[in-house]
Amino acid sequence: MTPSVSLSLFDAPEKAPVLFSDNIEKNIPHIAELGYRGVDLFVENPSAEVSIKAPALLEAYGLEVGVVMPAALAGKGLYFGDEDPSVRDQIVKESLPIIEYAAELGAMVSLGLVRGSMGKEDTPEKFMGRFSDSILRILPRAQELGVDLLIEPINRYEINTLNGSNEAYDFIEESGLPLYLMLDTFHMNIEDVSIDESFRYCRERVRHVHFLDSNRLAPGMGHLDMIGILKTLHEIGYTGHLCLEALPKPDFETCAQKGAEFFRKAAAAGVLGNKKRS
Ligand code: LER
Ligand code: MN
Repeated sequence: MTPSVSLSLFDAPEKAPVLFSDNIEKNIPHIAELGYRGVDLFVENPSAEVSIKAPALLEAYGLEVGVVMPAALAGKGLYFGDEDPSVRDQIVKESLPIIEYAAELGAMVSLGLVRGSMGKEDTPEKFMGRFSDSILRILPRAQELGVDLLIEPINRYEINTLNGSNEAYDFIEESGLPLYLMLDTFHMNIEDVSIDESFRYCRERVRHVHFLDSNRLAPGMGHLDMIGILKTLHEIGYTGHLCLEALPKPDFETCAQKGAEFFRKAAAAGVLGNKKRS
């Protein structure tokens, strides 16, 4: 498994779970120096100068990109399941360059906050129908470029669709859509009956993990059994990234260092398992 960390190419909102924001010339070398081997990239505009510069710099420092995070689209009020067809048209249009950017980086794309929430008059069937229709419009390009699209179940305080891991897995199976899962232990701790059982239930579809402690800080800073979770991930044959999509508390450097220290100890104890098979 590959220790990774969140990096925003733009100045991320204060409350975003992003440890490294902006200033890629300083941040990318520092992330590598701390021992991380990958990043999840928060991207606002794939044709911005910073987005054009980032891939070469990441490669120079040996950092893989796990997932391109399009949360900035949600920040602009764009959602795949929105009731307004013009909003759905707009997000479909704006997500295509993000998928193309992910393809250039060999990365996947997450479908988290960009799903949106059900309105007062909505039913889950109506909402998921609109969401699925939008996804069907971006899937051909994603499949053509070999970019996996990942549903991220997100806790009820942020969104009201697909909160639990098993619910998201069942949605994918029942819809027949070729989608995968990104599971985030912070959300799982709020929504799931058992983090370990959810990983086992969803094992066939898990492509990426956001690896956080109970308080959305580095493993070891909260009260989850993060070593136990690593053992479960190993048991189900997971070989992907473990991304520290953490809050910068008490400050980004302390949290990033504590995460790096956890991963060093886990590697030394032999519980990080194998790297992704290529
Ligand atoms: C994104 O990966 C996530 O976990 C959301 O909670 C962002 O707020
Ligand atoms: Mn997450």
